[in-house]
Amino acid sequence: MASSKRATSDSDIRDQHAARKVPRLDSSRVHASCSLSYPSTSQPPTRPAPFQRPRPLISFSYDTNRQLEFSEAAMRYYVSPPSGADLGHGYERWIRRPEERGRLDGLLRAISEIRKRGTDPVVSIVSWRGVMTKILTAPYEDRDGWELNVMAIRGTLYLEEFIDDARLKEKDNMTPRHRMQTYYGYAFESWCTASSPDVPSGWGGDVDTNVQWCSVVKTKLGDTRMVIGGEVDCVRDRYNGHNDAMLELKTSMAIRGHRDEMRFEKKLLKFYFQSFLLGVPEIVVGFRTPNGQLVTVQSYKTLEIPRLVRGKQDAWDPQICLSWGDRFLTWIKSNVEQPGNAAPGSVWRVKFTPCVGVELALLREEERREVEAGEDRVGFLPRWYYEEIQDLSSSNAHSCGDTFGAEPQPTRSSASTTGVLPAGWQI
Ligand code: 0WD
Ligand code: CA
Repeated sequence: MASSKRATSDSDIRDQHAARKVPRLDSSRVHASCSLSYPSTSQPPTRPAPFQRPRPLISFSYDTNRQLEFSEAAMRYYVSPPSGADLGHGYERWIRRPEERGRLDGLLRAISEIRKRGTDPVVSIVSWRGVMTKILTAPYEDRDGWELNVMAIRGTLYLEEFIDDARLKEKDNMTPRHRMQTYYGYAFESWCTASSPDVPSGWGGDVDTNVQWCSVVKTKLGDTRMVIGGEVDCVRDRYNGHNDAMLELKTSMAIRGHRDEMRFEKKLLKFYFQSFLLGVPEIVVGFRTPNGQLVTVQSYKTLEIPRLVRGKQDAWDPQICLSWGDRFLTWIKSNVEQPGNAAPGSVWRVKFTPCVGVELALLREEERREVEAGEDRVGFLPRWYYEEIQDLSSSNAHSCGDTFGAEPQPTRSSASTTGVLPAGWQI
């Protein structure tokens, strides 16, 4: 098991004190770095981190041309899939969205729209849900590393996944087998969804991965308030602006023995956090044969998933993940937001190496340009958004330029963001 490869519990305790601060810098050209070591999974977290129930702020749809609109146009309704459905159906008609850098643009448009509608949530973190899932599940990740780009502007950290050109190409050129397996997941979505809740079971239409419905929520981990956005597969019966009808769809190989069962229980960690982070209460898993025939369908209540794996051989503990996430985000903030640590528009890079830990470094000018990729951006933020938040800052009486570490300014809506934590969401 992966945990045996990780730092021992003793070294983990030591490491919690060993996270080094970046030395204060007087120029963004200076290359600074620091590291945080891997958490132990063999002992309970020292400091539990409460997680506030996510509350939806807005949703939006991408159409087939990847145009974004603030509507539920791409929202789908759940319908039971036919038994024995062929998940290879329509493969040759798949309209496949090319792999792209994990830009925050859609989410930033949503945040801008929320401000236009008169609320300005106080936030410390802005990111896609997929990024937060990667961060939280890192303690149990023994295979795939990841890198993030980070910017800090007036008390808010923006995190995007960094995928270099080579990796982007690699992702775009999947092996035919991998491509087919990926398709099975999308085909399952089509067999399970329709444009209205009353449509009989059947194929919901050819797969077009440009089309997505995304929900943006606010939540809080420990003391860190965040706004995260993510794709939602469908809703049950009807959507009333809340996340309690939302549903996540997944496929997995049918379980034939103990090894399969262990593999599935490991996967449940990612399923769990992916849905937990958006407040999606239900996950419907389609179990399939290796050749893509649907065998059974099983529904899981998101909040009950940790209990299913508790005490098992390869068990995971969500508290370890939340506590690690809290520590990780606090560590990034404390380093990146040191006053005078970096020039306005600076970009930091976080690199996670399984079984080792995370490193944080300030990007050099040429690396920052690589992130901008010749586009109209400041770092990875679109220029329009960057300018919009500068304008917000300058219209604020407390404006003090782009000094990192500035407290988020209180807003009209801030009083309502401190909700009491509903029991179900504090694990
Ligand atoms: O966070 C990321 N790694 C990326 C996100 C990389 C590139 C793009 N994006 C986009 C997503 O397409 C979406 O517009 O960011 C937005 C939010 O994504 P998310 O909800 O945070 O992404 P995640 O939780 O990782 O994945 C949710 C679903 C996936 O469903 P499954 O059941 O397989 O987890 O989004 C889809 C996929 O259906 N998806 C993608 N589809 C095509 N290409 C991709 C992709 N690169 N990434 C996620
Ligand atoms: Ca899905």
